[in-house]
Amino acid sequence: MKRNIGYEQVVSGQSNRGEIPSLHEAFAKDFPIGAAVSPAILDSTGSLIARHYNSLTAENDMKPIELQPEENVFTFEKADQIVRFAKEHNMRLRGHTLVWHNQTPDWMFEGQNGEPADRELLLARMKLHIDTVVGRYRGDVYCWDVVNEAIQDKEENLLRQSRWLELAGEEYIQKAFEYAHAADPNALLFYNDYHETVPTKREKIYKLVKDLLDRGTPIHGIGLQAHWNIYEPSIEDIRIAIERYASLGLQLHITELDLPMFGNDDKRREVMTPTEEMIEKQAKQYEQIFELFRSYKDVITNVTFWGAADDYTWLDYFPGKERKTWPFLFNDQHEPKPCFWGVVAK
Ligand code: HAH
Repeated sequence: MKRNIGYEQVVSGQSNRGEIPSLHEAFAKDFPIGAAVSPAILDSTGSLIARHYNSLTAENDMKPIELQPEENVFTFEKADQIVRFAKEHNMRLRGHTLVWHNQTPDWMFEGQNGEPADRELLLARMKLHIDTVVGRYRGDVYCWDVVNEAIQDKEENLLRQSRWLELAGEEYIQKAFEYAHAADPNALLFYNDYHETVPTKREKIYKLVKDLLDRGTPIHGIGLQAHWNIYEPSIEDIRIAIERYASLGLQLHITELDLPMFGNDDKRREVMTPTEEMIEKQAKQYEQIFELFRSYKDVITNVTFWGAADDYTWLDYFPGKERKTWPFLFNDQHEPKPCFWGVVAK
């Protein structure tokens, strides 16, 4: 897309703001473009988000610990604010997440006297949580990350040694999908995970989801978190993962995309502004990734960033790695970066 300022605009002295294309409009024929948000981010960044994104995910506010901090005490205020913003601006809303080993309150896994909950109690609590949350947002949330990160990264086991697995057994995953489907038969249900392009993890995700499908579980898609960076994974590894998951006949959502300007083992903390090389690398990587996504638009049905602009990202606060990482298409001032132009210019 050319960045011409029309002659009339120049002579009439109008601002050239209108020349920046809307990100989601640039992908109108392909898939919705999402951002992970909180009510505070909607306050500080709402106008950017309303213009450039047409899908939202609550970064934290729909997680179990936020929605049910104590047993039977549900706190929906922040989640509701995000739902309202999405409705007001005609955006889709992804639900994240119902069953996870993190950001889940301890009481969920404990009996009356702090002893481990038994299977029946834990599954009853899971069902109540899912019924209440999915039921409340029925018609507003169009898809749910039902189970998040249930797979073990290390070689030995398929499933992560979580309290869900330990106390409820491996069936907890299928149960979660069944409860969610009963609570909203129209919602699309996803299994969501990270390191999804790494071959060993990729094959585990494939196997888990295939087993669920073989058992008749109501699952409709796989969420690829896509916490990548400007150096890896390779476009080819991403393509192989997309092909592999798509072969299950499911739709794919890119659920948590970010491309920080550091490789995995780059220990530098002193880089205060991105170098030219980092900026160019990021632009090239984003351009190729979106070209790939677009070529798979029949199976990739949502692409969501885990944030909206570089002034706030969870990555900058990652324990032990605190530093600016500039992972998005918009800079600290909410202006388009070179990677933005590469992505919309097709
Ligand atoms: C994701 N985990 C979670 O799905 C999301 O809910 C959270 O806000 C951020 C990232 C990715 C992850 C992690 O949290 C820790 C280690 C590896 C990967």
